Amino acid sequence: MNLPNLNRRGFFKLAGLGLAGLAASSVSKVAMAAIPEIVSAEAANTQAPLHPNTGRPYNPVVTLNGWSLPWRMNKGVKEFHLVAESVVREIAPGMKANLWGYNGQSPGPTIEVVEGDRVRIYVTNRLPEKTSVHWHGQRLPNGMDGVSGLSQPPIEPGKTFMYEFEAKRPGTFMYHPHADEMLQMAMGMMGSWVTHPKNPKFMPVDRDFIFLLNAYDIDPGSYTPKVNTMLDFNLWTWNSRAFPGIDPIVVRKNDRVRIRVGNLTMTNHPIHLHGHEFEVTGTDGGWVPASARWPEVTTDVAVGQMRAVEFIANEPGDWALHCHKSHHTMNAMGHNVPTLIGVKQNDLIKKIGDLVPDYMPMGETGMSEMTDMAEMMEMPLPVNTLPMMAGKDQFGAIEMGGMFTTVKVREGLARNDYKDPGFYKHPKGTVAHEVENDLPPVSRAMPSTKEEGVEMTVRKPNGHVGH
Ligand SMILES: [Cu+2]
Repeated sequence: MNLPNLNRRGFFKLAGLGLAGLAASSVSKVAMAAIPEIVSAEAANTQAPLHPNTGRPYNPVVTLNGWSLPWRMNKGVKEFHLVAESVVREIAPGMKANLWGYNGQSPGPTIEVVEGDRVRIYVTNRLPEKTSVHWHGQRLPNGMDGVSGLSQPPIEPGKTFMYEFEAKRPGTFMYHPHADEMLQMAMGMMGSWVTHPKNPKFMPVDRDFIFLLNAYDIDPGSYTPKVNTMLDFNLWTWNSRAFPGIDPIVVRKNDRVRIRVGNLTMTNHPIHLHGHEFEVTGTDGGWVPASARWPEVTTDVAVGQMRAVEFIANEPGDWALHCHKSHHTMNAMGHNVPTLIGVKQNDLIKKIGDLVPDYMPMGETGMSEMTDMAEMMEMPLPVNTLPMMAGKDQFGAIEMGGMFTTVKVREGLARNDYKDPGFYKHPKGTVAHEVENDLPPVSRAMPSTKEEGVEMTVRKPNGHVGH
């Protein structure tokens, strides 16, 4: 096999540009080269869907904070080129991580093909150690399954391997290494794969989003994940982004929306949508028949699983979409602080702060006050560290991090418009609001401990108890 020539290779840098049309232009440039040229992306924002201009038609997906890999057609075979390499990924504004990934990013680009396509994927290893790629969930010849040592020799550093198979089953898939996989996945090596149905009218949706659940353990003030962590991760991410770095999922009112999620972390994630019910329409094994679906607002995605959920977005607004494990909507700082609710700290914080510059107390009334307190006490975060809870919206701090974003349902968007429409404008009288603080007495229908029988205890607003 020929190794690609490093000097002559075309190298596209896609900084926030749509990718449509790129497949065609790359074909004309290097039509007869032995290996397709490398297309690489640097931006971490969501790219426009890649509409196919060769091969069978399909409705492309939108990769959250990611992109889809262009291909070339070579005598009826769809050819892709993945490059395993070290990358710098912005996890959210204010924090970058040294990760491993594919084609400039972690996760790697989404690969989109059509049921029945003959697919050839070249994988070049630019890592300092051997790797392989496992095509998670696919029907393929055993020798194309990518398990280093079991079904193929490893791809040594500097080498390029070729995988080739027919995309037999439509659905949602993932790819990741099966060589030193604990380290390589802890470093961010993974990507999504969609095999579209041969019939584009099969289970059509208006908008189709995809992302992977992943997690990192990066100490505050550092840049590289600790790769031996098994459970105690401190950055819970979607496509290697943490809120407020995760883009909103923008949909048009009454759109049928599909969200595909794959889990390559070390724990399960109950994914919860506000304001709508959805149905699980796809699993690891394929599409769920309509008669076997039931409505939910939370679906648990276990380790190694893929789920596709669908709903009609008929309630305008900015609706939260998040993992329901509350630690997974927090960023790195503060997971190890003691609980001090109800403890009078007074000048203790200042004294400890003088001794331990990074000391971050948990508040007497809760954690919300932490950010304010840090500012007040002039306690800067370590460099390259996200605050534990962040994000501002029209009503103030959202106090979220990690696996959190919003589904923004708006009327009158153009068909292909995925731009953030900004804050939701609530109709008059539809926002929870403060009322006058003139509370009626609280009645307790509980027996008094001192007297027998049921007696009404009335607590007056001033806190005094009367009978
Ligand atoms: Cu979670």
